[in-house]
Amino acid sequence: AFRLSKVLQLTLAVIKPDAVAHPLILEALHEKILENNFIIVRRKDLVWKKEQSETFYAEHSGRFFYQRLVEFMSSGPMRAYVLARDDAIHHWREMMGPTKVFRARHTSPDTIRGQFGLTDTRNTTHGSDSVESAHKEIKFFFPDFCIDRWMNEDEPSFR
Ligand code: RTP
Ligand code: MG
Repeated sequence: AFRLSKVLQLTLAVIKPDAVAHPLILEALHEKILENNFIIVRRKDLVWKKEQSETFYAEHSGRFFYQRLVEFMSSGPMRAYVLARDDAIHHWREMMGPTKVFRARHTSPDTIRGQFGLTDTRNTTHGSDSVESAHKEIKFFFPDFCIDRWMNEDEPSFR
């Protein structure tokens, strides 16, 4: 039988508070998602409490940028998407560009961070970096969304 999971991969994409604060940037990023043939499976606007930010970035605790990262990510509204397409994880990370804003602006000015990144921390977007982290992160942002069920539905829902 035809299975979506044979052709589509899911990723979590997040538009961080620096970009959500600017309606034109938020709109431009939404358009970019559609132009790049992603299917928007789920979408949610949310604000993190500091504890949620700490939990999500626990792997970075102890790094010099951890405190400012955690505070930045809980400083205002974010928009999270579950996106689907072939090779979604890699493709979205390619679109984001390098983490470091200096590199992004100089070597990849056409990427999202190259265009809109403000600093190494306020860098506009997040994207899952592996299948395992995509599953974990989608669960963190969309606890009611069941990936396996969605992948096996005859008529999967989009919102
Ligand atoms: P991400 O995990 O968000 O997809 O980004 P990444 O792999 O490109 O970067 P990573 O090293 O995992 O860092 C996670 C997030 O922490 C913030 N950061 N700030 N020097 C700094 O101030 C610094 N370095 C990293 C960024 O928001 C980065 O996306
Ligand atoms: Mg990372």
